[in-house]
Amino acid sequence: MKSIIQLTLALGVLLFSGLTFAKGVMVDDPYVRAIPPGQTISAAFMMLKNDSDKVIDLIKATSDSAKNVELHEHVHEDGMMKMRQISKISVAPKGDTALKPGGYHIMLIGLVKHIQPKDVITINLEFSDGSKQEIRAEVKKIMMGMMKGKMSMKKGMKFKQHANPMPNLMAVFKMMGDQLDLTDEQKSKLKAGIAERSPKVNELYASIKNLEKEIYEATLNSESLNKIDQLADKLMQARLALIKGKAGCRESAKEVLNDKQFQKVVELYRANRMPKPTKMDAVQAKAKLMKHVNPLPNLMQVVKKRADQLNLSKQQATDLKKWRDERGPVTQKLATTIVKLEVELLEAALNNEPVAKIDQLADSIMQSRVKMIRGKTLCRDNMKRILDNKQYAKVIALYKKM
Ligand SMILES: [Cu+2]
Repeated sequence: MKSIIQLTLALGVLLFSGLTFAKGVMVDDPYVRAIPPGQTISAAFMMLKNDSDKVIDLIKATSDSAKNVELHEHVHEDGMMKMRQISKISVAPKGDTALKPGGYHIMLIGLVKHIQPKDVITINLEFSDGSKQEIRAEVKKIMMGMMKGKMSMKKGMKFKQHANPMPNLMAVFKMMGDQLDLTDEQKSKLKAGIAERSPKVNELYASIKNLEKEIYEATLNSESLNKIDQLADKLMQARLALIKGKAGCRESAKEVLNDKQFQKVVELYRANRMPKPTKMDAVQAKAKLMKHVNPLPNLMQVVKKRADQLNLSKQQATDLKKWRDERGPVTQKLATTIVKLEVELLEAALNNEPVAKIDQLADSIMQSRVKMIRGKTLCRDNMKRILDNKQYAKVIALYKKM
C-alpha cells in the first residue's frame, strides 16, 4: 500500500514537472536539409509550439556543427524570393510557428564537416523567456519539398496568365525597375499604386478560380443550364473587372511615368515578359487551348475514347457522332476566336490604345467565352438526351477516372 502511495506521488511529481516543462516552447520534428558535397551552408527547420499565455521569441541558436548560426526569414522583394537575417522568431501565446523551406529557418553557415542524410545535428536554442533547449535534428533530403514549392509558384503564374489576358506591366516595375531611371517620388507613387490595387486584383484571381471550379462541378452534378448560365455570367464579370483593373493600372502608370519611361516599360515587357509558346504536339496544344477557353469538363472526350464501355446502340452511336461532327468545328472556331481576341487585347494594351478599345475587346472576349460555356452545356444536355441514365452515369464515372 505504501509503495502504491509512493508511486502515485512520484507519478504526480513527474506529471507536474512535465506540465511545468510544457509551459514554454516545445520543439517538434526538427530536421536539417541535406546538402550536396562541397557546400557548407544548410538550414534547420522545425515546429515551435508555445504552450504559455505570453508571446515567446526564439532569440538565438548555436551549434557546434556550424561556425555561424543565424535566424532567417524569406521575403518577396522585387518579385524575387530573398532571405535575410532577423533578430527573433516569435511564437504567439497558445500558438505555433513553423520553420520551413521558403519561410523561417535557422541558417547553419560554415558547417565544420560535411553532413549527410541520417546524421544528427545538435542545435541549442535560446528563448525570450530565458529558457534554453538542446535539440537534435536529423539531416534529411528535402529536394521534393522545394520542387513542390517551385511547381506551385509556376502553377500560380500559369493560372494568372489564364485568368488575365492583359500584359502584367507591374512585373516590369517590380523586376526591372532599375532600368527605368525612376525618381524617388515616382518609385513611391508606383509602390503605393501597386499596394492599393493588389488586394482587389488577388481577390479577382481567387473568384475566377472559384467560379471556374463551381461551373466545372455544376456540370458534373447535372445542374441546369440556367444555373450554369448564372455562374458563367458571374465569371465573366470577374474576368471583365480584372481586365478593367489592369487597364486602370496602365493608366495610372502612365500618369506617374513620362512617355519615354512608359515606352521603356513596354519594351522591357516585350523583351522579357511576353508569354512564351511552349513546345508541344498538336494534340497537347489543342487540349491546352480547350482548357484555357472552356472551364467545363470535356465529357465528349469520354464518348470518343471510351465508347466501348458504354454499350451504345447503333442509333445512339450515330446520333452522338452526328452531334460531334456538327459541334466540333463550331467549338474549334470559338476557341480560336477567344485566343485571337486575347492577343489583340494584349497588343492594344501595349500599343497604348485607349481604354475604350480595351473595354470593347474585353466585351467581345466575354461574349465568346459565354458562348463556349453555353455550347458545352448544351453538349452535355444533348448527350444526356441521347444516352439513358445508366449510360450517362457511366460517362461521368469514366470522366472522373480519366
Ligand atoms: Cu537563410
